[in-house]
Amino acid sequence: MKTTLSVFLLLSFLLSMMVGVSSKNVTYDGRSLFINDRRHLIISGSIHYPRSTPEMWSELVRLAKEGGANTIKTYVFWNGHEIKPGVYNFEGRFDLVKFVRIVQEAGMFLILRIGPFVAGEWNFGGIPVWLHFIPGTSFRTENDNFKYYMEKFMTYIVNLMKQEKLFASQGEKGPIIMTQVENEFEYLEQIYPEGKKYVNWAGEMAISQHTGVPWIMCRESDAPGPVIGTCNDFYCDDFQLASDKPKIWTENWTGWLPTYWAPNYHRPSGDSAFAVARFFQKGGSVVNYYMYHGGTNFGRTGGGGFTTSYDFDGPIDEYGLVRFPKWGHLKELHEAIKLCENVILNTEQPTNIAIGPSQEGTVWGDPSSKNCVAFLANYDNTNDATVVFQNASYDIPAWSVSILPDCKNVVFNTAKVSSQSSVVEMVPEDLKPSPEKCGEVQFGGDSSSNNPLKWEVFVEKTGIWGEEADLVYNGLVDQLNVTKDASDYLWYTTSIDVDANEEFMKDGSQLALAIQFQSHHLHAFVNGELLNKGNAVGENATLRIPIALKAGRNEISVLNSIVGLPSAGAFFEWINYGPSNVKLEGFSNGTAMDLSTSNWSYKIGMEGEKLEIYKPESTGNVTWNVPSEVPKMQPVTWYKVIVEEPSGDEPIGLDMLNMGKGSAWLNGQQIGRYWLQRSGEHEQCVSHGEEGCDYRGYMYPEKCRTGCGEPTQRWYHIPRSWFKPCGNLLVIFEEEGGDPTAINFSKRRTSRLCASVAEDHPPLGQAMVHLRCPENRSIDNILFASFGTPTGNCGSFKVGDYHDVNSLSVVEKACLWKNECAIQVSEANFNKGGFTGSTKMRLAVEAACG
Ligand SMILES: *C1O[C@H](CO)[C@@H](O)[C@H](O)[C@H]1NC(C)=O
Ligand SMILES: *[C@@H]1O[C@H](CO)[C@@H](O)[C@H](O)[C@H]1NC(C)=O
Ligand SMILES: *[C@@H]1O[C@H](CO)[C@@H](O)[C@H](O)[C@H]1NC(C)=O
Ligand SMILES: *[C@@H]1O[C@H](CO)[C@@H](O)[C@H](O)[C@H]1NC(C)=O
Ligand SMILES: *[C@@H]1O[C@H](CO)[C@@H](O)[C@H](O)[C@H]1NC(C)=O
Ligand SMILES: *[C@@H]1O[C@H](CO)[C@@H](O)[C@H](O)[C@H]1NC(C)=O
Ligand SMILES: *[C@@H]1O[C@H](CO)[C@@H](O)[C@H](O)[C@H]1NC(C)=O
Ligand SMILES: *[C@@H]1O[C@H](CO)[C@@H](O)[C@H](O)[C@H]1NC(C)=O
Ligand SMILES: *[C@@H]1O[C@H](CO)[C@@H](O)[C@H](O)[C@H]1NC(C)=O
Ligand SMILES: *[C@@H]1O[C@H](CO)[C@@H](O)[C@H](O)[C@H]1NC(C)=O
Repeated sequence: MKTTLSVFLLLSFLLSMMVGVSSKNVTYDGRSLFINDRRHLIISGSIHYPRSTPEMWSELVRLAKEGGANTIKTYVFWNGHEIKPGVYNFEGRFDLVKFVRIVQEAGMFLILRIGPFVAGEWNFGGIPVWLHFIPGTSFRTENDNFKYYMEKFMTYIVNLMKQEKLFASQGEKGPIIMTQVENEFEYLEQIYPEGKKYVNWAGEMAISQHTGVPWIMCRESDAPGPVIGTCNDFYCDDFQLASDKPKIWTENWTGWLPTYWAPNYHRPSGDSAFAVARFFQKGGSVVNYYMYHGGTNFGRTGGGGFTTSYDFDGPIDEYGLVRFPKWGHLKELHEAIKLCENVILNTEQPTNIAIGPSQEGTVWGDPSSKNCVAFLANYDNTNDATVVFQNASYDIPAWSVSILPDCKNVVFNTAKVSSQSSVVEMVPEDLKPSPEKCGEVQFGGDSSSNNPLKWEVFVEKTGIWGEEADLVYNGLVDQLNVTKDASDYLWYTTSIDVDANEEFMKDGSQLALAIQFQSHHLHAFVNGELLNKGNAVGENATLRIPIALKAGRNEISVLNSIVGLPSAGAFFEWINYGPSNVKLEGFSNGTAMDLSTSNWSYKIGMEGEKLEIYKPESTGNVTWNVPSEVPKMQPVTWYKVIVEEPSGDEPIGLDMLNMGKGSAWLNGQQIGRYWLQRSGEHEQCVSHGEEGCDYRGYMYPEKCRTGCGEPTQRWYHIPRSWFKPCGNLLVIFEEEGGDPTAINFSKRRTSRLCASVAEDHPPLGQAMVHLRCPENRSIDNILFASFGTPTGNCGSFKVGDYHDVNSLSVVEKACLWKNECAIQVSEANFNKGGFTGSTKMRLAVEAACG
């Protein structure tokens, strides 16, 4: 897309003349949005197009729709689109128009968060690094350069959308119903000089784009003019706005920001559903799940310290598989809310009724007719409650909402999860050698025999490679200022001459290199040997590394790597990286030698990066060795191998458990950074994110984490579409040392399903266990089935005091060899034995998918 701006302006002018009478602007009042003159409740899910592949988009959008969402929300990623000033990219994962069209074809709405600052745990918050290096630029404030480029980009995107007729105001089929300018700025307004002035400018600039749909600013309670301020949080039920603007929850967090330093975050389904139901109960009209599908930070797109996985515990997992029970439970919530939508939206003022000290009922419509909806909430975080509402009695579990679309019958309770849960495994498969071209014979032998993999190796020179340094300077410089983000890496090299007669060479002094540095990771080498490694995150960490010097010249090289630039925070673009102070310590006379002002030579990145040896067409730009034994634990080393596509059609994760830190590519596509960093062993973790965590009580990020002491990311998603049938080039760059022979492809596979449903599960008389294997697979074993009082969780179910002995045969009859099955949990199918009265029976099932 290299059409010039003026052509767009002309086109959009012509278009605005041609827009037919059928087009209607999207408007709003204090209650909701109006789309085509009709009020709508919006249930939206965030899916960021560059975090998956175009081949995955249709299925992700389809699953979101099937899960009950009517809207998709995405940011627009400026630094992915405007790669140099005025040079635009809309290819591949950045094909924004294609993504919006897929949403349109699914019959859904779209909320476009143009930003252009997006945070989003994305490199530099989405702002191009080149803009930082235009002299005199400061981001997100009253700064002429910033405002100029921001307006230019926003106008470009708005005009592109107009040209493609994608705004709802341009005809009935345009999917875009809202657009966003800026993002979470309010807390910076006081910090940034003239912050308020800048925000007002941003609002006016946005309005002047005349999109015919409302603009929003999230986390901006006093958004200027008609721009709507919105809420981002775990809960937004108490969020209040000016009465003429609707209550919008732009980021309903389904999980939390995944970093290389913390265990994996989860949010239980029961709490997610509770928060959303409470939001609608208290007058909300637009909710968005952040994220519905989190996806992957491919390449170098992740922001500072965030893992390559951006899974976010969303209803669809990173690999594109539905996550049960979250997806299923929220789908049931959305169905219940839809039953209520008309009455809720057409009631002037709902009635709040006191039904208990920590309970609250809300009624819309006319209680004496069928046009009546009630939400009954129990926000006590420990105690279940029994409440009386219109002369009927209702049991409401702690921290839950019951939904009554007719003011009588409960169709859904947020705490009662009947959806199946699924056990998903990463099933390893060895890498298989492959000929470079399909049909060729590998190694002159038979390709089906057990040929060893042919690993090839290229070892980087430590320090200055190539003809000369990129920069020579007496002192230490800031890494970003030198690399301009062309690479994660910068070599810092200096030398020390040592006389054999020096005191410390004789008295056995243990010298140490003391390095003070900032973000994120550092290795030091002396005379080509790796000394040690260390981390620093956002602060001045000091590493003390023992070092032995030899007589003569000693070359000291420090390799600093940035694991993504920061994505948010005040003045984030001015953060410094790399060593700020280097000393040689440990002399017996007690002094230290300051190397900070020595003569340092700098080299940007790795030679292999510069020569693009990860690409099929340029992998021959260096000479690779074919060692008889693959070297292990060797720093700054490239490995390559030609492999077959893994069997089956499951999504693939690259298992890097025995590697250290670096980056991986398949067929020239960068899978992303990898880092087998472990989280703290003694942090707070639960055994299992969903069942192992109490859904009750306020959510906070540390509440339901898993994997303490384990690598924060072990598997790295490789989209299936990146594979060829054979001759796949897998290239790994390892910084500190690992064992590439232990790498394998793991297939992400739903192996088992579980469900546990009580006979009184709402709606009454319709309690069902519903099991569904992934497409084209069937239930081939019932591992557990008990109608009665079973105990335990998925994987550990046990028969309780009462167990109907026919449970297994009933479930087998209904489910074996089927892709999906449903069994009613009632006396129609099962026997209650001698149990009478108030004891509620349940059916627990665990099944295997073949
Ligand atoms: C987000 O949605 C969950 C349900 O997934 C809900 O519990 C929570 O309160 C919501 N929070 C926000 C800020 O939207
Ligand atoms: C829709 O909005 C545009 C831009 O704000 C405005 O020019 C136009 O008059 C509006 N059209 C209708 C039908 O309200
Ligand atoms: C509840 O019961 C009272 C007393 O019997 C009766 O007057 C009232 O109409 C009933 N309300 C409903 C909604 O049934
Ligand atoms: C980069 O370094 C030069 C030289 O020290 C300095 O003048 C310039 O301001 C720096 N630029 C940025 C964006 O930090
Ligand atoms: C880190 O330490 C250096 C040297 O003492 C100092 O110049 C710099 O301002 C410090 N940076 C931060 C973020 O504290
Ligand atoms: C301390 O010893 C080091 C190493 O031998 C030497 O370079 C330095 O000059 C000495 N400093 C003083 C104050 O003697
Ligand atoms: C710094 O080192 C470089 C490379 O070794 C050398 O060419 C240059 O002359 C040195 N500069 C100073 C000021 O010592
Ligand atoms: C790598 O090799 C290719 C093919 O020989 C050549 O066209 C290209 O210029 C080389 N790339 C670099 C960066 O040297
Ligand atoms: C896959 O890789 C992991 C980690 O290196 C290793 O533990 C496992 O044994 C491998 N499995 C297979 C089948 O190669
Ligand atoms: C299921 O099987 C059909 C027919 O063989 C095939 O077209 C489809 O791609 C399969 N789906 C999956 C997910 O494998």
